[in-house]
Amino acid sequence: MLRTAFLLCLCSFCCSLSLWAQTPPIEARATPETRNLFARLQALSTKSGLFGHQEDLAYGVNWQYEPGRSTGKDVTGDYPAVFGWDLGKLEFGQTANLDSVPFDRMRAFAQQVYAQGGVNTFSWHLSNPVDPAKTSWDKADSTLHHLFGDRKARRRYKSWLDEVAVYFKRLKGPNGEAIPVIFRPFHELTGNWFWWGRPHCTTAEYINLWRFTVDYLRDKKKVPNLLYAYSTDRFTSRKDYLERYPGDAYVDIIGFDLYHRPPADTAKPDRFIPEARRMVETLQRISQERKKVRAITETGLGKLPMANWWTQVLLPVVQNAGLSYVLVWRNARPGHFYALYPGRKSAEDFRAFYKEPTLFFGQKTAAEQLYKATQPR
Ligand code: BMA
Repeated sequence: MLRTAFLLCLCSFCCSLSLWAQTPPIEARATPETRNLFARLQALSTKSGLFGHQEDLAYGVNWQYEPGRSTGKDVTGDYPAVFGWDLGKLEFGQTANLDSVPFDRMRAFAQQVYAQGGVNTFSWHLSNPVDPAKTSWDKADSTLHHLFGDRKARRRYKSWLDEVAVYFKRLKGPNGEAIPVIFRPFHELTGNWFWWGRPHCTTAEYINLWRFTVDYLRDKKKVPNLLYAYSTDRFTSRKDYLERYPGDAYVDIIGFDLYHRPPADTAKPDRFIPEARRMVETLQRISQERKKVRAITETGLGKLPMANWWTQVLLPVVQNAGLSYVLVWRNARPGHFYALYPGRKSAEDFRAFYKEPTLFFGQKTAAEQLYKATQPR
C-alpha cells in the first residue's frame, strides 16, 4: 500500500526535482569526483535515500577491527551505503579519535568505503579552542565570543583546522585522487549540549564560526574534496531551522539529527513519527528553494527495544522524502547501540527494511557509480 503510493508519487516528485538537479558544490574548484558525488546525490534523492551507519566498519557491539566485517553486513549480507566517522581529538594531533578509533585505520576504512562505491561522512566532536581541556560537551558560554576576540585562541583554532585540512587531503583513492567526503561540523546547533549550541553563542557568532571554518578550509587550505553539511537538532519551524543557517554559499547539504526517545510513560503519545515527518517536510521545502541536498544526518532508537522499528517507524519517516541519506548512530557496546546486530529481535524487520526498493545499501549504491559523471538515463 505504502509502496504503491510512493511509486505513484515519485514521478511528479522526480520531475519537479529534475528542474533543480545538478547544481555544483560550494567549492568551485571541487575535484571531479566530489562534483560527481554531489550531482549523483541530488539525482539519487529523487529515488530515495542511502542507508548509513556510524563507524560501521571499525567495531560492533561485540567485536572490533575484523577485516571486511560490518554490523550492517552481519545482518543483511550487504554493507550500508554511507559510513560516518568522527574527527574528535584530531585537533590535538592524537593518533585515535574520542571513541578510540585510530585515525590511520579510519583513513583505511574511508578508502575501503570509496573503493566499494559508498560514501564517507565526518562529524567533529572537537574540544573547546578557548579552553582545550574542555570537551565538546562542556557547556561553556561565550566560547565563540572569545575565540574571535582572543588572538591566542584564534591561532589555536586555525592550527586545529590545519590538522583537519591535512587529514582530508591525505584521503586518497587508488589513482591519487582525493576521496570526496561530507564534512559535518558544529552539528546539533539547536541543542544546548555543545559549546557551539544555541544558548551559548549568538546567531552572528555561530555563523561567523561556520563561515570562518569553510573559508579557511576551502579558500586558504584549498581542500578540494569536501561537501559541507549543516545539521541542526530538533527545530520547530522553517524560521527556526534557518536562524543560524550560514548561507547558500557556505552549505551543500542540509540536515538534522533526531533520535527516537519514546516517552517513559507509555500512556503518553509517542511523537517521533509526526515530528520527524514535519521536520523532513520543512527540509524538503528549504532544499528545493535553495537547491541543496537533504539528509537525516543522525537518528536511531537506543538499544532497539521495538521489533518492527525499521519498517514501522524509520521507513514512514524516510519514505518519499527525497532524502539523500539517513544515518543511524554507532554500535558501541551492549548498552549503547542504534543498529541491530545478529540475534536482536528486530533483525527480521531490518532485513525487510533492507529489501525496500526505495532504500540503497552497499550493492545498489555501488551500481550507481556515485563518483562517475552523471549518465543520461
Ligand atoms: C555520542 C556517544 C558518545 C560518543 C560521541 C561521539 O552520541 O555515542 O559515546 O563519544 O557520540 O562519537
